[in-house]
Amino acid sequence: MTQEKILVTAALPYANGPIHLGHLSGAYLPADIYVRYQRLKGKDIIFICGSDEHGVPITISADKEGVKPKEIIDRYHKINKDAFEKFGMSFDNYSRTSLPIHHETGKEFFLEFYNRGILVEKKSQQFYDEKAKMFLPDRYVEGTCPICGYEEARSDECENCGSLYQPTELKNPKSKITGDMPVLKETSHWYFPLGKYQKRLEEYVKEMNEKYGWKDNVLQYCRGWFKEGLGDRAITRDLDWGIKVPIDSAEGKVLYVWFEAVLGYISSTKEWAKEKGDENLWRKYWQDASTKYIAFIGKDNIVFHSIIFPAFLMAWNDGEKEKYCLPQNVPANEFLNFEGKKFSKSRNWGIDVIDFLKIFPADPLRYTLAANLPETRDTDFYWKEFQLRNNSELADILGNFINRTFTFVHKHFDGKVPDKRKIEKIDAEMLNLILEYPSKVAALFEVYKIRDGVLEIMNLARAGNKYFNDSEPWKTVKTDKEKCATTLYVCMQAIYTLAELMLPVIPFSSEKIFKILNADKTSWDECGKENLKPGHQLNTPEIIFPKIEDEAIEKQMENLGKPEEKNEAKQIDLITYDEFMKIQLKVAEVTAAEKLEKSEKLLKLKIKLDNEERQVIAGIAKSYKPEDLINKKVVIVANLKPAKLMGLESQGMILAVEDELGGLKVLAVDNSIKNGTRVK
Ligand code: B3M
Ligand code: ZN
Repeated sequence: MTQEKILVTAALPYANGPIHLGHLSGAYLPADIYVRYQRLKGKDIIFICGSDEHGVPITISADKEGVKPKEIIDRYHKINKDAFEKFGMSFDNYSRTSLPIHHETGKEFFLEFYNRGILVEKKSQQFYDEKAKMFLPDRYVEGTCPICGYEEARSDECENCGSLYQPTELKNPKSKITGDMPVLKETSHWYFPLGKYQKRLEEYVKEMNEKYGWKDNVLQYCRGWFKEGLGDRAITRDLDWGIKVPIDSAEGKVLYVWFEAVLGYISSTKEWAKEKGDENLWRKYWQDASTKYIAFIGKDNIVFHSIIFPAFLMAWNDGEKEKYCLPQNVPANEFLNFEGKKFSKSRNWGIDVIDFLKIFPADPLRYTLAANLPETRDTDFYWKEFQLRNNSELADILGNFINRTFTFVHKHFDGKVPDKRKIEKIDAEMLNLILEYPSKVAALFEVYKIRDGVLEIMNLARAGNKYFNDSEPWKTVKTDKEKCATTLYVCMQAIYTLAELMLPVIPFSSEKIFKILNADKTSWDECGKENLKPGHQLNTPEIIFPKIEDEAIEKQMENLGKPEEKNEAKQIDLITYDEFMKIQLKVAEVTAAEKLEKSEKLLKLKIKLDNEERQVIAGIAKSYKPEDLINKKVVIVANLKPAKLMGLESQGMILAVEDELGGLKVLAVDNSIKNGTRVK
C-alpha cells in the first residue's frame, strides 16, 4: 500500500501587522496540532504557509506610516515568522508572496487563463483621485451610506447597517489619501467568470462533504454564496504594488491580491522543493489526484478557499497541463474574541503573539487556546481562564500526575521503571484505557475536532491521578511491594502515552517529559502500548508546568484597553490632506541666537519669516552652539499656539530630527529659499 500523502496549508497572514491570538485560534494552532498528529501517524505530510505581502492592506499600512510597502512587509514578515517559531508552529516552509518564484506562479496562472480565453475584459467606472493621480481601491474611499446615512461607510459596504451597494451609490465619497472627492473614471479589468463554474462548484462541495464531512459553518457559507449566485470577479486592480499583470496593455495594473495569494500555497511548496534539492518535488503533492489537501483558515476566508480557489484550479485543470488537486476539506474556524470583545489594535484590546511569548511560555497558551478553539462558534480568550488552565489543568492534573509518579519511582525504585508483578483488575483496566486512548483521540483529530481531542487527552491524566489515588501506593509500598511496583509500572506507561498524545498540543513540554522518561517517542498507533520496560532508568524529574501567579495576570488585565506607549509607529492614524494642510510649515532664517542662563537645553532664537520677526525658544542647546545657527534657514511650524518656556514666549517650533545618539539636527533648507516660503 502506498503511503497517504497529505498537503496542509494555513492561511497566509498579511505582513502588515503582528499576528494576535485570534489568528492562532482561527487557523494556525488547529493546523499545527493536526499536522503534528499526522506526522506521528507516519503520514507523508507537508505543512505550507508564508506571508501575504501584496494588496491594499499592505499599501494602507505603508501609507499610514509614510514608508514604502517593502519596509512594512520586511518588518512584519520577520516578526510573524519569529512569533510562529516561538509558538512552535512546525511549518515545512514559510515563504513570502513578494518572492520571484511566487510572481512567476501568479503570472503563469493569469496567462494560462488569458491565453485560453477564459478571462473577460470589462470596462467599469471606478473612483479616481485626481490629486494623488491614482484609482482608489475600495478601502481607500469613504463616504455616507446610501441606506442609513452613516458617515464613515466604506465604498461598497456599510459597517453600521451591514448593507452592500455599488461604490457609485455611496454619497459624498472622499478619498482617504487626499480627502478630496474622487471622480469616476473609466478603467478596464480582467474578470474570472466564476458564475460559469457554479454548477461544478456546487457538485464539488457536495461531493467533498459527502465523502469527507465538511464543517457546518463552512457549508452554510458556501450555500449562502451559491444561493446568491456567483458572478464575474475582477482579478486585476489599478495599483502599483503587487504582481504586474503580464500583458502589454495592462500598464499600471497588478493581479488582485486574492487571485495570487491562494497561489502562494503552490509557490511556497515550490520554494520548499528547491530547498530540498529537487525542484519537482512540489508536484508530488500538488499534482497528484490522490493527495489529501486540507486548507486551514479562519471564517473570513471561506469563500476564497472553498469556492474561488477551487474554481481557479478547475479552470486550470480543464486545460492541457498537469492537473492540481483541490482542497479535500476546508476546516475553517470561527473567531476568537478577547475578554468578551473583538480584538482591536487601536483600542489596545488583545495581545500580539510576539508580546505574549515575551511574558509566558508557548505551551500554556497552546493548551488554553486548543481547549477553547472556536470550532463551531466564536469563543473568548480570558486571562483568568489562561491562568486556570495552566494552574488547575496543566500543573495540577497533568503536571501533578507526572511529578508524583516520578518522585515516587525515584524514592522507592531507584529511578527505574518497576516491574508489573501483580496485575489486578484495577491495573488491567487502566492499561486497557491507556491502550484505547490513541485511537480515541485520533478519531476526533481526524475529523478536525481538535478541541475535543485535547480535552480528552487531559481526561487520561485525570484517570491517571484517580488510579494513583485509588491504588494508594504510599500504603502498599509498606504492605505489598509487588502491588506497589505494579501501580507505578502502570503509571509510567500512562505518562509515556500522555507525553506522546500531548506532543501535538504542547510540543515543548512533551519534549521535556520524554527527556525525563529517558525515552524517544514512537508512532501514534504504538504509544498506548507498554513501551517502558521494567528496569528502564529514568532521568531526574523537573517541574514542567510552573504555576502562573495572580500578579502576572493582573498586570496584563490592567494594561488592557489602555493606550500603548512607545508604539508610535504602530499607532499613527491616517490624516487627510486637509488636516495636513492645517499645519503651516515655513522656512525661517535664524538671525540671532543665545543660550538661556538657567537652562542646559534651551536656546533663545530670533528668526525671520517674510516680513516678520519672531522669538522661538528651542531645545537644541546640547546639539548646537548659538553661533552655528546664525543665517541657517530652518523649517518652523508657523501656526503653533505661542507657549511660555522658562518665562519666555516661544512663537513657533523648529523642526528637528534625533540622531541615533539622541543628538538633534535641525531641518535646514538651501539658503536660496526665500524666508517665509511654505513647506508642503
Ligand atoms: N491574507 C487574509 C487574512 O490574513 C489573507 C489570507 C490569504 S490566504 C491565501 O486573513
Ligand atoms: Zn448603512
